[in-house]
Amino acid sequence: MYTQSFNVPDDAGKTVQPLKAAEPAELQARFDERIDADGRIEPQDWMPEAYRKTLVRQISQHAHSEIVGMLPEGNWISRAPSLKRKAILIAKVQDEGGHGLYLYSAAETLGTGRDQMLDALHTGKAKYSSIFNYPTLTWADVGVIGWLVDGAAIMNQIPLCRCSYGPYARAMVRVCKEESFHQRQGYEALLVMMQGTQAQKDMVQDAVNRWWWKCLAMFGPPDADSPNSAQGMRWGIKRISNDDLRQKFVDATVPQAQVLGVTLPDPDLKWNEARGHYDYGQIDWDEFWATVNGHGPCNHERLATRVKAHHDGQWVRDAALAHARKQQQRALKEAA
Ligand code: FAQ
Repeated sequence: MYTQSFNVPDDAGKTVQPLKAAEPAELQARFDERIDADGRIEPQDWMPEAYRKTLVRQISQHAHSEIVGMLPEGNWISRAPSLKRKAILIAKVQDEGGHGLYLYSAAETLGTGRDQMLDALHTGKAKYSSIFNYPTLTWADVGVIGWLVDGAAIMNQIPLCRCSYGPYARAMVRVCKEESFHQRQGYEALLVMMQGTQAQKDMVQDAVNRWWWKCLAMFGPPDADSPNSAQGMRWGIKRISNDDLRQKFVDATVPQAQVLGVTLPDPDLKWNEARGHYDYGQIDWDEFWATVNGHGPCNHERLATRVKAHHDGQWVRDAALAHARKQQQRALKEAA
């Protein structure tokens, strides 16, 4: 079974000693040394409380994003245009649920319980990605989420496969493989629509127009306004800054848009020969912060759906616990 809880050395055969049993200053020095050497920190290792807290914050927000991210596309499972598209969409949405589970497991290795994390989500205390607070109005939105939202997610998550915290980095390897299938299925669905009727092409363009800027904002505030970036980079949690990832995403996506035959809705988007990158226009950060702070178009609906799903699933958790208890009692009886 897939688990986050094992210590896996970076190099097979090379023994990495757990960071423990020393004076605080010595522990801090050894931790810093391992981070500087680009080594991995594992659950049993000593780590500064601020490092632990930052990881719980980022990993749990990431987990929340995955399970809330199931909702906008989940709305389309019953309306997918063919059996093939429906099967793909069901698989994708299930994958997002799985990503949430790996990530909650990774966060649990830091000593925070899943109930605690879910409670923070359900009471509106925890953040999740801004992108999932926008509506999915047409079938083209499902394709665009795959192409652009998963595309942005992969760009952000590939560097996280090298995160200094072992369980998070290992979870990301599998997540990224699955995200890459998600991105491709979205792009392929759009390619098919772009070879269809004018109404289908218009639907794709309209979806691109609505999602483009929101996807750019997904990478987080500009580096200068990102309070967590400097320390996150110092600790090897983040490897590439918000702005650099955003730029990489723009550069990778423009040629894909050309192949697809859609226009990205930014009059300032143009190749800058001197920089060797595309320039792009201003992101509406006021809108981003309003959404992050609970005032986006679907925040209320998403949270209410999530809370209801959690309550509706209570009997499953109760039944699983009752079954586990019964099995344990049987095992004890047999052992006696
Ligand atoms: N939305 O100082 P920074 C997906 C918050 S998964 C909401 O730059 P940091 C898969 C940030 O938390 C998508 N809040 O913070 C999928 C912080 O608040 P805090 C999720 C945001 O942590 C696809 C504050 O602003 N991916 O899409 C956002 O250094 C399709 C200041 O920001 C991850 O979570 C935002 N967009 O960098 C599923 C990846 N951006 O906590 C279904 C892992 C920033 O101080 C369908 N996370 N904030 O109160 C990360 O890489 C980082 O946490 C960042 C933010 C880059 C998101």
